[in-house]
Amino acid sequence: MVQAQGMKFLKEGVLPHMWCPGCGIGVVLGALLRSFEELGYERKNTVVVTGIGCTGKADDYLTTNALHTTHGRALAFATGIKAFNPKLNVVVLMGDGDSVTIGGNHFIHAARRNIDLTAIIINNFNYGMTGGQVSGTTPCGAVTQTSVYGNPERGFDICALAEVSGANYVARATPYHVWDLKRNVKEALMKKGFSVVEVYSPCPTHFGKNNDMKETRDMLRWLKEKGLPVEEYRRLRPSERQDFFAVGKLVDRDEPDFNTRYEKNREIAMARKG
Ligand SMILES: Cc1ncc(C[n+]2csc(CCOP(=O)(O)OP(=O)(O)O)c2C)c(N)n1
Ligand code: SF4
Repeated sequence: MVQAQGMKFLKEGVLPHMWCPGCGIGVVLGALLRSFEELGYERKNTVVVTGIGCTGKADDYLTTNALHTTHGRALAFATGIKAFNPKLNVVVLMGDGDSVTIGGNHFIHAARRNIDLTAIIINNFNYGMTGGQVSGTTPCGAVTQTSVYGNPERGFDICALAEVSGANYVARATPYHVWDLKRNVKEALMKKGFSVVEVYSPCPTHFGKNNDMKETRDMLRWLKEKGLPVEEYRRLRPSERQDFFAVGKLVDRDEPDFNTRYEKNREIAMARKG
C-alpha cells in the first residue's frame, strides 16, 4: 500500500490526536510533515523542538528527533542544538505564548542572531492549553478568560516583530489557505538564517467560543474573509488595513546567518594573528 505523504514522520498508532475538533494545530503539523518528505529530510538529521501548551504536544507524534522543552524556552534549546551541530535541520514549533509572550526575549534574540532555525508559530490568540487566558497576541478588545471585558492591551504583530528583529524569512499563513501554508513552510525550511511562519490558527474551544465564533466554520470564515494576499493587502490605505491581515511571504532576504558570520570572523581573526 502506498503511504500518504509525510506519514513516515508520524508515529504508528498515535491517531486520533489529542487536539479538539476544528483546532488548526493538526493541519499545521500535516503541512510540516509533507514538507519534510518533499524536501527529502531524514529522521536522523531532523530535530523538532517544542515548548509547552497544545502546540507543544506536537512532538509526541513524531518519528524525527524531538525535544519537548519548557514554556517559552524552545528557541533557546534549539539555538544550543544548532550551535553544537549546524548540519541538523532544526525546526521549532511554538504557540503564541511560547514564542512571543513568556518567550518574547528569546524570539527577538534568535531573530537578531539570524541563527539558522525555522520557527513555526501557531498563533491562536490565547493560551489554549490552560483554559484560554489572554496572551501577547490577543487582539485589543477580544474576550478571554482573563480579559472578560475585552483585552485592554494591544496584541503583538509577530511578523512585524520578526522583520525588525532581523529574520531572513517571514510569512503568515492560515489552515484555511492550506496549500499556501505548506509552500511557506517549505520556503522557510529551505531558507538559511532565521525563518518564521506565523499561522493564524483556529482555537474554537476557547478563543472562538469567547468571541462570537462558536463553530469552527465561523473561525474558518473569519480567516478566509480577513486574510488578503500580501500584494492586495499592501494596496490598501493604512486606515483600511486594520480590518484585514496579510497572508503570504512578507520578508525574504539573504543576510548571512550566525554560523556564516562566526566562521568569517574567525578566519579574519586567525589571519590577523598570522
Ligand atoms: C514557566 C511556565 N509558566 C506557565 C506555565 C503554564 N502553562 C502551560 S501551557 C501555557 C500556555 C500555552 O499557551 P501557548 O504557548 O499560546 O500555546 P497553546 O496552548 O495556545 O498552543 C501556560 C501558561 C508553564 N507550563 N510553565
Ligand atoms: S484548546 Fe484550542 S488550541 Fe488547544 S487543542 Fe483545543 S482548539 Fe486547539
